[in-house]
Amino acid sequence: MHCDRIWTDARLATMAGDGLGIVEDGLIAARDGLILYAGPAADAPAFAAARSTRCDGRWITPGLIDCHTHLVHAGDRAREFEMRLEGASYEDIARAGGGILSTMRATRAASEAELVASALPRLDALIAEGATTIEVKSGYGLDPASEIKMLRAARQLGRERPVHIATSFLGAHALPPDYAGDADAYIAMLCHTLLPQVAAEGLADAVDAFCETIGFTPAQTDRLFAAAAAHGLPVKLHAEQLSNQHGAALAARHGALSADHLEWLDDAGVAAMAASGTVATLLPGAYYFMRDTRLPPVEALRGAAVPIALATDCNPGTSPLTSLLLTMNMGATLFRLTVAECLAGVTRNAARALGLADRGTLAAGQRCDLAIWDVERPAELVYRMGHNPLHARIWSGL
Ligand code: DI6
Ligand code: FE
Repeated sequence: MHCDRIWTDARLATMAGDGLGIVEDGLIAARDGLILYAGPAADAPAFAAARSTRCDGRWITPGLIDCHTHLVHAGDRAREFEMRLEGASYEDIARAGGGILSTMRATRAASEAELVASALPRLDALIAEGATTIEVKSGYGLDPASEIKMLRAARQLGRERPVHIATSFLGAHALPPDYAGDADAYIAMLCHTLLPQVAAEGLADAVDAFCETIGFTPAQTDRLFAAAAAHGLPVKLHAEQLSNQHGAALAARHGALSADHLEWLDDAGVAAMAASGTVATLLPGAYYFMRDTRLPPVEALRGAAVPIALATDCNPGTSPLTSLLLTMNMGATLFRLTVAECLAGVTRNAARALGLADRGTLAAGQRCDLAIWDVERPAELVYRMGHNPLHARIWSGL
């Protein structure tokens, strides 16, 4: 059978099914950017490939997927980090006009090209660890022109590097000073002016919001999600990060792809997510960096068979993290996820959190996005800290 490339003498963690989907003597064949075969070499048809690569027993996983990032933003918040070390809280800093709003000011002042340039090193760090699909949110512009500039910069990143960028419109991230005291008017502007424009230009693949005491109320989130549905856009939500707003249940009612953070998620929220098939995206980098002590309800999520994804939440305020390997280590160390859960969290379940059914496992018909690792066993990908064993990365079969 003709194909473009084959990889032989590989061990596969296909991530198909429930666990790691291990194949000891594996072979992958690709044609036209898609996997033609992934499985035991002994069962493979005879392939005639233009290019054949021996993997010498290395492990192959699906290319990694970071399903929650704020990769595009200007400036940093190292000064606020210092202030928190001196005793200020995240909410104190936010109420004093710092926090998200300080990044908003820097992002408004930056050009689209500057946003792209400042995001590239973060993108390259993720790519260097085998990431092949990365979600990027807006949410630091908070006015029409700046939100659109952020989304265009995010789309541009996908043209600068061999990587798929999925975008989320997070206009409802924080209330901009322009609308101080009138969050309802801001949400109305998003629903009636900005979201229609974003949708018309095809700039967003999903709509996200920050449902929180320092963000937007469930009623405001509900209105935004109704507008998203009117434009045919799926939704996801920052929910239950700092308090229980019952945001996950609200998201589930809207058939959300994912609800993210979830430290304050209650049993009703877990049940609602299970019923709607909403992915629980856990963000251990933010938990770690904010020195949270309240753990997301992992046991309840497991018990209800809610799919769990893991992501960096890369952002300048609460998770300046650009490593999915370290994210997996934190998922295991802080949240007690198993190795199989951590790997599913950055492959199969991360794909589902983005509504992308064509990736996240090694199986015929999936995109040929691969990460090839110099490790003896998959657990090493979760176990080590600050070590990158990536041997090669394949995006779209190339
Ligand atoms: N939750 C977070 O952790 C980030 N956004 C959000 O809604 C924080 C964003 C920031 O502080 O800049
Ligand atoms: Fe976030």
